[in-house]
Amino acid sequence: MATDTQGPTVSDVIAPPVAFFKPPSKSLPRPRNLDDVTKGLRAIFDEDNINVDEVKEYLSSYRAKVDDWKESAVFDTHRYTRNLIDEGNGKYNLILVCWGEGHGSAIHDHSDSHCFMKIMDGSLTETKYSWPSEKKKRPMNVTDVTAYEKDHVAYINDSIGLHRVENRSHTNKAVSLHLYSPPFNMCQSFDERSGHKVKCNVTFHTKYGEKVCYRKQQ
Ligand code: 2CO
Ligand code: FE2
Repeated sequence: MATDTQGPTVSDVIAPPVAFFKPPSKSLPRPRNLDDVTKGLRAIFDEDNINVDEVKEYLSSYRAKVDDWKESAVFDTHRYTRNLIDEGNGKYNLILVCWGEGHGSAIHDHSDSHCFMKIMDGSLTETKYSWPSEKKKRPMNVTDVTAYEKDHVAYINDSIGLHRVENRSHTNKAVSLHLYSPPFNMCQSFDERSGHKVKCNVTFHTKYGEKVCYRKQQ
């Protein structure tokens, strides 16, 4: 069936600085803490070519512990926060996302980047959507709803579709570790009822533990 809902394509091979395809796997020891994860990811991304499954497996092999992330986790009462913990030599951003009770994201894309999300604590629900029609206003189409528990690693890119991520718990916070490669500072968010999209800035609540202050440009 012909469709006008085609989104952009994220190919297996992405332009520099990082190309994703299927090289032989490099085996790294199981990370014992978040420091190990940060170093292991640097080693994986040191290569010219990155294997999506290898990154997923590496993040899955790590058992998250509260002591690993509690120093970097900064929550806000009103919305989820992004806390930058590593810039991956310019190849990716590694971000600890802190979700208060009931917090959720807008429906959004990932600016042609690869997005890995590991649950560090609590549970998060991902609702996936197909790209909306550029021509007609109509409710967006849900393709999948999955709840992820601690240590699960999810992956999405713009070829797979769009998503919304929510902490549906009203009693527990949630924490997740996100890797975006290449890093991006703008994405698009979508209105569920019409598919209408707007550009949005991807800002940080903290960088390396320091609160970030964004001033309005004059
Ligand atoms: N991409 C969202 C954000 O940075 C979080 S959902 O997982 O990708 O706001
Ligand atoms: Fe996302």
